[in-house]
Amino acid sequence: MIFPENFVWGAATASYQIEGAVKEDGRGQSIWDTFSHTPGNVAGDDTGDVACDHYHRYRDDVALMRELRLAAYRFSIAWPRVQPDGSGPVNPRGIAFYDRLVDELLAAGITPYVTLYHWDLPQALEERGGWADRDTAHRFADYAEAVHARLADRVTNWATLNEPWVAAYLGYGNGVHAPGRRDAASALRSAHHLLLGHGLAARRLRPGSVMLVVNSSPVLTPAQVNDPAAVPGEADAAAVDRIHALLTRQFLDPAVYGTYPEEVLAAAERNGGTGHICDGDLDTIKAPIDLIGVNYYNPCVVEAGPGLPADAAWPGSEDVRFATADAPTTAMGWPIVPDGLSRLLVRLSQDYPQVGLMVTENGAAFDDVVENGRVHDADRVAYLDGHLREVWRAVEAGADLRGYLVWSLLDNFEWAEGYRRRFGIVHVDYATQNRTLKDSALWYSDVIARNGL
Ligand code: PNW
Repeated sequence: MIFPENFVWGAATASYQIEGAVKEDGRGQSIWDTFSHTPGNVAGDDTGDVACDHYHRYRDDVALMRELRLAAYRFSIAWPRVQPDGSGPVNPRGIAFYDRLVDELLAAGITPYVTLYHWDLPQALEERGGWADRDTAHRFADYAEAVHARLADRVTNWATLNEPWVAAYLGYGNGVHAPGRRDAASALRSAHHLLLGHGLAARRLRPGSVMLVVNSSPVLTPAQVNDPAAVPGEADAAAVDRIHALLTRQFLDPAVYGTYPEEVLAAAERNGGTGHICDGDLDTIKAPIDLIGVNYYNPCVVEAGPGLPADAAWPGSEDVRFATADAPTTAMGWPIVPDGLSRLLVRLSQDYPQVGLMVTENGAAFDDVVENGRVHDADRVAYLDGHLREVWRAVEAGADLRGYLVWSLLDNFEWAEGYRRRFGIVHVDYATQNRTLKDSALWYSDVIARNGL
């Protein structure tokens, strides 16, 4: 299985998950500092205070990337390093870190993919309403423009938002992520304002290539997990369509077509109304983009659940049961369904044919142990191998797929799960900050060298 010429191979991380150095060089506080320092929110009450200490070790980490032959590295910029309170002049010492990182990457022959928002909202903006407040979208666009002005001479690949579904519905809906709010109306408003921020920012990132990164999954009935040909009954099919609209179409239909699915408008009608969707917003959100970034971990499995209330993370999901897949799971408890990725990519390429695709995250957490300086993570190698075969199948089926980025380069702060869940292809010993290449890293490096499996 040989991939197309120019297929981009790389790995991804995010600022709060790896950087540490949360008080250095004038960085302001983010909602994740506040949230992780509030006991009970994160497993083990872990915080990102030190994380992988990447802020001080980025040179060594770039050297590792080079050793692994990565062609691309996707990282995110911490907004509160650039604008400590979320608006106003750029903090020169904050942006300087990304200046150094970009230079280091380019010197190593690695193409930077910069994500502007991977969830570390400045706390000062949360105190003014956060993403539930419309003004945050404008603050985000100003921030994006300021970063672009500083880095666009060397960075051409930009992502506006990482996973707006997670930011809105885990942050403001079920409260599992920062800022830990639990209110369906605020979550729906946040989703819209994130999209508005995306559309405003996308227009200010030219010249450059612009992408929106979504967490997407094929939505399947339990029977469809193991039998793609299974035909669901009418009630199950309706549940599938509604959850697909809430998860994926809610973000990609406005961004690509300037329309909201009726299921999203109906969810808003039942939860605070649609008054926050102003005239012209959908035209703004429909800013030209070059790529859709797809983060895939597992399918979403649902069936009809008459009489069930909506899940807190899914306003509008009344009468739907979230089911479990008959499949092995990772340490996160997430089902391993590799062909979910090809089914998803083929569907997205059909629904949004005018936009290219890139797998911007895919990977798995397992309970890795270091033995004699090695990490034999055969389960992760099998996960990645299985999913890459499906990526190849999707390319064969005609999906316009430009690249694949592993989540993650390093073990890191896995949000509400803290450090106990390890997604890295490089092991991090948090006591010493020692990095150890796992077997999966060596395997991935071979895949890159061969441009295939
Ligand atoms: C993504 N969920 O997060 C993120 O982009 C990464 O920062 C993260 O480390 C990675 O996936 C692994 O979790 C998600 O509960 C977190 O549905 C939670 C969910 C989805 C994605």
